[in-house]
Amino acid sequence: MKVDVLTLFPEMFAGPLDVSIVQRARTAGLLELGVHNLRDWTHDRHKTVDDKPFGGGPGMVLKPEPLFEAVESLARENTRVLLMAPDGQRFDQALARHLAAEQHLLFICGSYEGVDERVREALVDLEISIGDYVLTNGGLPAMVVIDAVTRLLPGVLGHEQSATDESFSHGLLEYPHYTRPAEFRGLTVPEVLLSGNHAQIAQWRAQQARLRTERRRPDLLQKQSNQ
Ligand code: JCQ
Repeated sequence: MKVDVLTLFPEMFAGPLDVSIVQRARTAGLLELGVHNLRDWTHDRHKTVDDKPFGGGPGMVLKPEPLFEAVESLARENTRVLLMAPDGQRFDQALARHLAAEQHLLFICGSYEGVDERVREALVDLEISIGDYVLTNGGLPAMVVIDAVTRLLPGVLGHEQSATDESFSHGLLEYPHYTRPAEFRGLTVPEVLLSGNHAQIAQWRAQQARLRTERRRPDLLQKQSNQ
């Protein structure tokens, strides 16, 4: 998969995407990541990317010209153009799976008060929100989406994946995990996990996942879109 990012703060992207599984996916050639500074598509001496809102009001708005030129230079036939925005479609595991099936994602990271509405209308295929809060810019949301999508790309995870992702595919929270020692500072591990009875272990885990979901995230039990 090819992923391009348009941002005013390309420095933000050094770090989170240079480690762990995302870095491994990049090294293996499963993910090709390009981070681009939106200012590279300005033509004036001050590299102006924003301006005052028509009609007045606080804050600044990202101008259409650099965004149009940038998207036109980076997008191909099969590109999905995504805008990270608090008023977008809520990102979840189901959307991550849809995006993982694409060939080329182009992330626009907005900031300030937002982007000129004509960018949304004419350039953007999907506006994505990672949650109901406002951030200073779309860089962190874009990295969240890139991380969630990358681990779903074929070949990125081994067996770890099927297990971990399956639990969310079933729309439930994970069951509790334990490792050695069996007793730590007087704290013990549930007996059943030490029993070697795999049918009973599977039953206990299913029950724990169900209980945990009912108690912590009852909304997940209504929601079918995650499955
Ligand atoms: C994404 N949840 C919060 C902030 C305006 C495009 O316009 C704007 C974009 C941002 C950055 O994204 C977020 C966000 N999901 O704050 C303001």
